[in-house]
Amino acid sequence: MSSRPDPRDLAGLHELLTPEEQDVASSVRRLCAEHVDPYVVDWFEQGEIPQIRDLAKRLGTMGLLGMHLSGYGCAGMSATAYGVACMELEASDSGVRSLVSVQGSLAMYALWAFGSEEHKTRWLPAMAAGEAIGCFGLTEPDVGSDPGSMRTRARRDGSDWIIDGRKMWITNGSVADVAIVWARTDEGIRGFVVPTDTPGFSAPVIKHKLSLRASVTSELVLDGVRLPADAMLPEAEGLKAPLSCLNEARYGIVWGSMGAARTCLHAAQTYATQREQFGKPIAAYQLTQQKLVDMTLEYTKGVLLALHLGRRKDAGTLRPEQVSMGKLNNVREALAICRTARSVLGANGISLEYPVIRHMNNLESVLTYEGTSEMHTLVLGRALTGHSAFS
Ligand code: TGC
Ligand code: FAD
Repeated sequence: MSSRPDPRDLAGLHELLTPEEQDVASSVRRLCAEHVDPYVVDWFEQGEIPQIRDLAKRLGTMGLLGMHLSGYGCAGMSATAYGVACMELEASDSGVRSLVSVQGSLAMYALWAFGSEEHKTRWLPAMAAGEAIGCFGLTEPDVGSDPGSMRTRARRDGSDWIIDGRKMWITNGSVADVAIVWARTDEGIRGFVVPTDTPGFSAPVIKHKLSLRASVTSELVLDGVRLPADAMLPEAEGLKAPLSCLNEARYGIVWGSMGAARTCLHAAQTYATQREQFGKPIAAYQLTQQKLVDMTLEYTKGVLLALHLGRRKDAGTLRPEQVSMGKLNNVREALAICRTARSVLGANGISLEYPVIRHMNNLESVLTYEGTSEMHTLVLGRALTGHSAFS
């Protein structure tokens, strides 16, 4: 045993991963080091990813799109391996993890779990390869935390469907080839597979974001979008269907948020040992050490929770309330870690020359999307007490 423990992994978390999971981590880290990290600050500053289709194909070539799904060109890896990949992607930027989450855990998962055989063969292989991009439209301008109140409507016209409505804050919307759109029908809430070149569909980009800038976020406008009868996902009935998709993406965030936290923690560690004030590195002052220790404790606990949930998901025993526990805790703590790291960097903490403010701003979106921290608190409150406090 060496005399000094690894200051980047005091708890030895790395050793808890299987060799296959460690390989996934290092391959994704290499991909990000070559194809994301050198460019992500420019993407964030410009508020766009100019080569998003190339990036999607690279992610597809590595098997990261729909990675935990089986068949139809998907990699069929474990849920834990998928989580590890999300952590490495988000260590680079939450926007890149979002691209992968929405593609694999929301759009592809909806097709995989609820689609017809024709839906699956038409879309999944192309989406797994990154040749087709998907988006997932649940939120609306007036309906966010309470999707059961959605207004987007699909009505029958002969055997066709006609959809009218608006979706808001949709990741990948303007670059998508296919949109999974959730709408109210006479038979309750149903999901629809909408090719984005269908007349009446448009997806204007949402501008002026100060968070998740290396990600495309859009409105979806559906004005009399006519679709054939078989556009409906046959197995998705009621709100339970889109909420099941959210479990998949929320699980990825449990891991991903810890990647963002790790990058900020390491940036603070490095900075604190190099920056001198009052004749000593700031790392030599007790107040700075307290910050680094608290960040390390929360990071370590967050990764252990992610790993525990990953093993449960692989065993088929993961419950939605447990996903809420992970999403609430890990995003909240990741944000606290990034804010503390920002203070360690002083004025440099607000500059894009360092990764901290970018991650911190990104995590404000992550705290809100996939269920706000308040919604996950209420899910856990209901599980603890048996009383629903949503309304
Ligand atoms: P409620 O009555 O509780 O449930 C309705 C039905 O759904 C079932 N259910 C779930 N099923 C699977 N997984 C879950 N997590 C589930 N939660 C509930 C439930 O058992 C029931 O089934 P059944 O058979 O009895 O009908 O529904 P509610 O209307 O009271 O809502 C509950 C609440 C508030 C928790 C839910 O609406 C919610 O989660 N709201 C938050 C909305 C949200 O998370 N939106 C996310 C949009 S997508 C997104 O943000 C993508 S960001 C992507 C990125 O860029 O990474
Ligand atoms: P609201 O629901 O209006 O909530 C506002 C505030 O009120 C929140 O703090 C909330 O917690 C609180 N609140 C609401 N109800 C209660 C209550 N009962 N008790 C206590 N507090 C309450 N959606 C998609 O469908 N697809 C996507 O791809 C997607 N991508 C996104 C990307 C980004 C960058 C962002 C920021 C959002 C994205 N979303 C997406 C939307 C996201 O899921 C919603 O923003 C989120 O569900 C919250 O909805 P809202 O913004 O309408 O907030």
